[in-house]
Amino acid sequence: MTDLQSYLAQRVQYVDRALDSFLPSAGTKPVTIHKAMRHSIFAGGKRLRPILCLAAAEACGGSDADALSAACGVECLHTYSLIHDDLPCMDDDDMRRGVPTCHKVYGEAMALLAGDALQALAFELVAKSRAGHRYSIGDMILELACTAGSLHLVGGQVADLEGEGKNLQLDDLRFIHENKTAAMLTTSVKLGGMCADALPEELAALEKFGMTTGLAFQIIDDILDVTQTTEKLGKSAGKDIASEKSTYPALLGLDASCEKAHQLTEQAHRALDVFGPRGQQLRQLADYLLAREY
Ligand code: GRG
Repeated sequence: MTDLQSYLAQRVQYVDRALDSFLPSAGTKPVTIHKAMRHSIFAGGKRLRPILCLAAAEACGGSDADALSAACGVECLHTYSLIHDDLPCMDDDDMRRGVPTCHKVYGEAMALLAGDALQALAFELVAKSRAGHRYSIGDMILELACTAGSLHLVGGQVADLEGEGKNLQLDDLRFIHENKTAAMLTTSVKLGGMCADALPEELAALEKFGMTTGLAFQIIDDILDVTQTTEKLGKSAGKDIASEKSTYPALLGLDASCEKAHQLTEQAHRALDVFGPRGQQLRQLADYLLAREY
């Protein structure tokens, strides 16, 4: 195992243990909803957003413990978006994180509610974070709310749904990626920074880092959709072509898309200059997101 692999494995364990303590137990009444929430949360996600949140806190000189509740909050919001995205009325998918999707196991109504409950829990966990001197709990909740709403996550999803079957231009595609994907990565690192009392210039650097790695992440995701198998991805491969989605590989080709993802990752590295050696974990994570195979 490389150092990065063991770092990631240790972080996943740390986040999973905390999520286990934050989510109502599977035996809590009504048991079906709590089983459904746990089904999706513990299906084996990579935990990239909470890991980025913790690494951002450390880059700003804070401790991972201070950012743990917010880190779990972003994972809950992310998992809610995946559950809803997989519903028949959205992307209609049977597999996620290598297991049947929430609605396949618990039915559509319960999956919808599991997503709703995870979204509410996301806000609860951010509200339970530690406030420092520069940022109040209200600032952190506002940060998450802006990302979750119609101007970012939901808006990006709407543009994505409405773009199906159309020949989108690069600008339209960038809008979707920035809002559906990069906004969530950006909020993850910003919340980590806020929990660690980031200086204004550090928070601005985290925002730049989140947007650039977030865009690179989605480009790589689109590349993997055409180059990897369903088994490797843990979700249906080849969906973008099947649902006539415009993607970077479809518009630019695989090589130019790869080049674009590399350029964005270089920009992400430059954004971290302000942190000096403390930004090393975030640098390694940006490289990992670029090189990932699933
Ligand atoms: C509001 C009804 C309603 C729905 C929200 C916003 C939304 C629906 C869906 C967006 C979900 C989505 C598929 C975003 C794209 C980002 C992406 C590639 C997610 C996969 O992230 P990974 O690879 O997944 O980090 P794991 O499973 O490892 O966490």
